[in-house]
Amino acid sequence: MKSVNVAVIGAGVVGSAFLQQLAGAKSAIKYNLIYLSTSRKAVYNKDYSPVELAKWSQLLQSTASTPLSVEDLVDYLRKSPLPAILVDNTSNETLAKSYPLFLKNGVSVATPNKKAFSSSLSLWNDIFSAENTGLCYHEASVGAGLPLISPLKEMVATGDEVEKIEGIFSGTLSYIFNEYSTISPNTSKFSDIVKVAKELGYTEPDPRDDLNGLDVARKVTILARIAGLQIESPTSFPVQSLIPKQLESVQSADEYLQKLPEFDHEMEKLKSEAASEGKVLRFIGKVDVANKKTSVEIAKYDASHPFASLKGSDNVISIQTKRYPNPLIIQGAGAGAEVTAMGVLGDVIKIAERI
Ligand code: NHO
Repeated sequence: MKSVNVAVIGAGVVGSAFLQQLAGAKSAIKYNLIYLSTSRKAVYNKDYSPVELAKWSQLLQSTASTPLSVEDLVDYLRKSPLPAILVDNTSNETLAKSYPLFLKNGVSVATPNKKAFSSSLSLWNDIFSAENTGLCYHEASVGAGLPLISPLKEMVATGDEVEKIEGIFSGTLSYIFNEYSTISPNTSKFSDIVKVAKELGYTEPDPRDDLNGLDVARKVTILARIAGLQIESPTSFPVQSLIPKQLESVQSADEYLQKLPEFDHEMEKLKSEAASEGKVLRFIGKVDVANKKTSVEIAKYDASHPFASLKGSDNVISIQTKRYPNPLIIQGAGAGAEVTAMGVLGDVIKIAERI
C-alpha cells in the first residue's frame, strides 16, 4: 500500500475538523501524521514514526516540544523517507511566504490559507514556478470546499478562455445581504443584521474585518490570477468598503456596532433604489478578463438572477468562458469548518495520488 507523510500546522477550527476527517479518509493511500503543531506546541518523532492520529488532541496537550522553525521543518520534511505533504491550517503570513522553500525542496503543500496566493504577484510566481518539485493545492482558499479552483484550473489548462467570473465569496456578507435586501421588501436595518451576524458567530470578532472587503478582494485576486490576469495585490484594484469613513478608526468593535445605526440611512437609500427597480443588493467580486478589470462592490441584481435567491451564508460563483457562454454556476456553503476541511483533505488526497 502506498503511504505518504503528512505534517499539519494549525489545529484550530479548520485544523481540528481536518484531523478528524484525515483519520477517517477513504483512500487507497495511507496517511502518516508525522508532525502536528500549533503556535506554541508540537508533536513529532525525529525518526518519522507516525503520531497516533486518534489521540492528536491529548498528545498536543501533554507535549513539552515547541514548534520547529520553518528552516528546520523544511529540513525535516525534505529528508522524510516517504513523500511529504505540508498542510497549513493557519492564517499565518510568514508561513505562507515560505511555501516556495518547501516546494523547491520537494515538499508538497495543501492549504486553505489565502495569504500566499493573494499577496504579491512575485510570491504567486515563486509558488507555481515550474522548477518546484512539490505540488501546491489550495481549493479551500476560495469558497471553502466548493469545487471551484480545481475545475477553473482545468478549464484554463485545457484551452478554455475565461471571460468573466462574478460571485458572492464571503459567507458573512452573503448572510448580511441575503437578510437585508430580499426579493419581497422588508424593513430590516443594516446595523441590526450586522449585530445578529456577529451574535451568530458568522463575522470575525471585529465585523469590520469582513465589511472592509479585503477578504473578498483576496479571493478575487486568486481567481483573477488563475484566469490569467497579472494582479499585483488585493489592494491594487477598486474595493468598496462597507464601513462608513467615520467608523473606520473607532477603537473597538463594540463602539463600531453602537454607532453603526447612525449610518443606516446610507445603505437604506441603495436598498430602496434597488427595490424600486425590482432588484436586490449583493456584495460581489468581479473579474472581467477581456477588459483586465477586477473589482469588489455592491451590485444590484434582478429578482430572477441566481444571486438574488441565495440562502443563508452560501457562496455563489458564476464562471463565463468560451466553452460556457451560459455561465457555469457553482453554489453552496462557502464557509465553516467541515466544508473547508473537506477542501483541504481533498487536496491532500489528490497530491498523494500524484507524488
Ligand atoms: P483558527 O481557529 O484561528 O486556528 C488557527 C490555528 O493555527 C491555531 O491552532 C493556531 O495555534 C495555529 N497557528 C497560527 N499561527 C501559527 C504558527 N505560526 N505556527 C504554528 N501554528 C500556528 O483559524 P481557522 O478558522 O481554523 O482558519 C485556518 C485557516 O483556514 C485560515 O487561513 C483561514 O483563513 C482558512 N479558512 C477558514 C475558513 C473558516 O470557515 N473558518 C474558511 C476558509 C478558509 O470557508 C471559510 C471562509 O472563508 C470563511 C469567511 N470568513 C467567509 O466566507 O465569511
